Amino acid sequence: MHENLITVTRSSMPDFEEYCEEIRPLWESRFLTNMGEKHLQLEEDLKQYLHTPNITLFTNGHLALENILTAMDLHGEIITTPFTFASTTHAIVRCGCTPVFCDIDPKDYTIDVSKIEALITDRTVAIVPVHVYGNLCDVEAIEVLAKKHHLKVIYDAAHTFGVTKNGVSSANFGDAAMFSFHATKVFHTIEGGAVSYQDPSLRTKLNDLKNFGIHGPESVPDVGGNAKMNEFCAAMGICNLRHLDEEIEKRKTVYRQYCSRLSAVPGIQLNTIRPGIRFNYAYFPVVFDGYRYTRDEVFDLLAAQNILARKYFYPLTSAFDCYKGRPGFDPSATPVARRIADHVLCLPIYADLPEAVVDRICDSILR
Ligand code: T4K
Repeated sequence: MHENLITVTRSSMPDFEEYCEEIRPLWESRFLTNMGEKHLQLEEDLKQYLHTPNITLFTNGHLALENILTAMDLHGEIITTPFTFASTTHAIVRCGCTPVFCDIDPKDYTIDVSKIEALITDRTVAIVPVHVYGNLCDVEAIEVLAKKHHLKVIYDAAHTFGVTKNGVSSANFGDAAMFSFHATKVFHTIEGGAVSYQDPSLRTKLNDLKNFGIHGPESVPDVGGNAKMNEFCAAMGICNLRHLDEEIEKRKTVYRQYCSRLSAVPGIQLNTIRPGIRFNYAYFPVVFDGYRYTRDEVFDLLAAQNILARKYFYPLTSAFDCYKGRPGFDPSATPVARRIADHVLCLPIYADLPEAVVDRICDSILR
């Protein structure tokens, strides 16, 4: 990779020695996966950090989502948004359910709750809203709707690790929440993910499902797959969690620098952090709509200087080739999501992104 390349994010790493110390016992135990000591410790550490009673780890966020949908035995229509990573929509489809696409809020890019009720039919079984870029959905309004219509709510919380609203962790909204611990995330385990959930009886089912459906040596009650987090990934998570608050503080500095340079510029819309939110500064999305450069021009302008911003989330999942011709997969049915997808660019953000680089990025955009 080009040594001067600035990418949209850069994995945080613990000190090499700290990680070595963490994995040293594995050379003794030779117990490398299948819910070993590190796995169990990380689950406990996460319960404490997220103030949540039930956490199950997975190989990645995507399989965490597929497995919680399977564990809840959902069959039918699931209301969700197309302004998300491929994973959310694919998980719903791969579990045999039908995604029904709701439009998004033009300011925080999460599901527009005023449009949910019109999409509910007698086949609707759940809502899978996405907390986009670290912004939480309108969790209170979603809870009211879900209760009224007896629907399960499973949040795609891939972007909201550590985010709280009025002190309540994003792990505690809805029936369940999925987190991604991919290397590109604020908190990571190299590859990894988890679900938090309210009903403790799901724990056994989730543990079985991620281990081929095997419950005991002679008992296989479920058709499961293999989605277990290994000990080396869990050890990385244990180390990274120790430094997470510091990481988030450093990201906050970068975030604020961008805001001070780019806010109040006509044609540039920045993310709004709502009151009461403890944010994690996961992404820095900018909507270029009516600005003197289009989103694609800004992308090219930065790329010419080896700065690789990303068009998360373009195209909408409802526009993917693999879904072409399927009923209900129509980007024009969600005009706000389509507009945002066409105009948004996520600028580089990570803990040790130098101040001078942020200035260079802003200078290029503003010149
Ligand atoms: N739901 C939502 C809303 C999500 O955003 C995601 C994942 C999921 C569900 C599924 O969770 P996981 O199953 O992934 O746990 C990246 C990530 O791979 C993906 O996890 C993430 N969302 C998505 C938003 O971003 P790409 O295709 O952009 O990754 P890539 O390889 O182009 O990496 C982007 C940049 O990150 C690189 O230019 C450099 C940097 N990087 C990358 C890697 C792989 C690092 O610094 N270290 C690394 O190890 O999808």
